Amino acid sequence: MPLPILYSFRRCPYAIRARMSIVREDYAVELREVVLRDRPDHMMEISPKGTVPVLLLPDGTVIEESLEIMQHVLDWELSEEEAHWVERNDEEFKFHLDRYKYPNRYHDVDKVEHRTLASAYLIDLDARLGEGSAFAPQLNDALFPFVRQFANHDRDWFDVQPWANVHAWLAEHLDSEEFKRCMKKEKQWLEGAETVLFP
Ligand SMILES: N[C@@H](CCC(=O)N[C@@H](CS)C(=O)NCC(=O)O)C(=O)O
Repeated sequence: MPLPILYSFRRCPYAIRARMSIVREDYAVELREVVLRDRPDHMMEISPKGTVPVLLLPDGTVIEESLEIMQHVLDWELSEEEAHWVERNDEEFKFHLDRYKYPNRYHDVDKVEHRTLASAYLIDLDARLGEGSAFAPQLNDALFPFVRQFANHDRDWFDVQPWANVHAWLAEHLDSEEFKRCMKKEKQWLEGAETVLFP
């Protein structure tokens, strides 16, 4: 039986969340590292929308949304609270994060304004992380890659914000063995290349 194939891009937060679920579950896949400006023909055939990650199952099923890959790998049904945080992350936070990080890609965008709007989510996340019950690992994995992207854009600014819970939470995930496995560097996959097994 062939393995599922994961088209992935190392730094992409959506791909990171999918790979984190694969690492946690030790779900064996063939990993194909994609360069976005040179997407493989096979990936475009099975998923013409052209985004990563994409998981191709041995029965031919294609899963082309990162959250659905996590749900498949982990057999994860989101609670109401989990759905709320993922939605805020994927819609509100990512919207402002993109405009903060890449203002030139948009028309008439003020990056500082979008940093402030993205921070509204982080302030709420900080408060939630300070409450008693911790998030489940899969929810952390669905969220932290995006906060990592935000933090890395201006680390000095991020580090002086009064978000102690977010800082500790992000540091814990970035220091984890799972994250290290998830971020192993691979060469661009090209047709005919040797199979790369993951995790
Ligand atoms: N909703 C998708 C978004 C994936 C996505 O936008 N990935 C980015 C890389 S971080 C991408 O493939 N961008 C290429 C493009 O949009 O053309 C998911 O959750 O998988």
